[in-house]
Amino acid sequence: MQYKFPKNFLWGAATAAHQVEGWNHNDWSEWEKENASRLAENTENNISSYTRRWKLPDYIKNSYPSPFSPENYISGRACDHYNRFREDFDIAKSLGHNSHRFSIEWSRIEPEEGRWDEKEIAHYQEVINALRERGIEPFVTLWHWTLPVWVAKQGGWENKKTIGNFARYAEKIVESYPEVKFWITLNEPEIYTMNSYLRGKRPPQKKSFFKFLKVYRNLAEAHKKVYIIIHPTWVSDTQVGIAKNNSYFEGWLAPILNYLWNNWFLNKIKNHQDFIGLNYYFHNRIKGFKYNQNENKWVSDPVWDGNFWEIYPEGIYHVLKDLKKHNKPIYITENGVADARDVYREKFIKEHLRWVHKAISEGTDVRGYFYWSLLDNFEWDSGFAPRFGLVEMNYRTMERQIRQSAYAYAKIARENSVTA
Ligand code: IFM
Repeated sequence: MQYKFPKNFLWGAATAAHQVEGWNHNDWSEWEKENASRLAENTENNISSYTRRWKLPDYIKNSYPSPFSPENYISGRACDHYNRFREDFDIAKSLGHNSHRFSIEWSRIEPEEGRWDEKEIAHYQEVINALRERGIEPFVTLWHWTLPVWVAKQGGWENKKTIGNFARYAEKIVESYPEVKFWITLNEPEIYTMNSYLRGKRPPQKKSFFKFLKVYRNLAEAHKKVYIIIHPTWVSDTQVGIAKNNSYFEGWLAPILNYLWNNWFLNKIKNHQDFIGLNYYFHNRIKGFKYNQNENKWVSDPVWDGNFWEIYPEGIYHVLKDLKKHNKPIYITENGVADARDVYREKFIKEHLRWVHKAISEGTDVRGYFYWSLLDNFEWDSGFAPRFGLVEMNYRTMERQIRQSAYAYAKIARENSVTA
């Protein structure tokens, strides 16, 4: 069956500054130095329990950097995308992408409070130009989880002052690149807040429900402030949104979780967004008082890559249908799988797109799809082990190798249709 997508549909991939650029200095790079050994040890311990259940595949044992070594958890030069962005965009172009999502690193632009680094502003201008020259539409994220060290020292998003500082940085950026049409203010505010303030797993590793709520609200305020700055001062067709990670919930708690996790933030900013960015990865079936009672039917062996996430393509359809009530265009700003062997990726993409198509055919206004990610990259506290890329990274040589699934996705992009 062939599923045709609407005219002018955007096809691309996404990245984030800290995960690909290399040599960033921010709250994460500081945290990595202090936590790399602990993370390596934890992996060693967890893996032994995994291996009791599943035979540890050789590709993990032999991967570089090893998930059991501290260097895996230091972003370091990452993919050196800061220097190789042109090469990477050549690849994206050769794969038929007509759009690309990336983020600007606040700590490069404003390394000290109130001091703009003009060299870095010029750098991102080159990045934007490089995309435009290749006929690729930029979607620019202003904040993808990392903070300048000086902001973190002032309390990060717990401190209301950060809202003003972020707005000033955003104004500087938006003013610098008036040709950008699509701005994403924040990436996954709910995942950030949960991991950093509720579970206490990621910087600044706090565990407080009160702080969690405070940060979540401050992020919503920050978004609204930036929206007001961008509108109506700048070019009238500028579009502003966030990238929201929504899950498909099932079971008796689904309505409550759907409201709290999927819609609370969107309702809070409802008069301050032109589009909704959806990052879809998760399905969560609740049985009794147990979460994640998912059947994992889609794959029979674990797609290891360090996460054991269930693959549930149908979920994207339900999440999209739910978002329809907000009456905004939707861009799928992330959807992807960590699959080093590239066994599942092609089918993963096709199946998700089939469900996206169904949502569109039933009236949901979806206008683009960004696969996560263009390249394998630094997956936060899991380090380099999970391989999400359409393009495989050799972290020893920095060589890029296009995966077979990337060609399958290229065909979809070029034909503006999926055969599944
Ligand atoms: O790598 C992350 C990204 O930074 C945010 N969304 C989910 C991706 C995969 O975990």
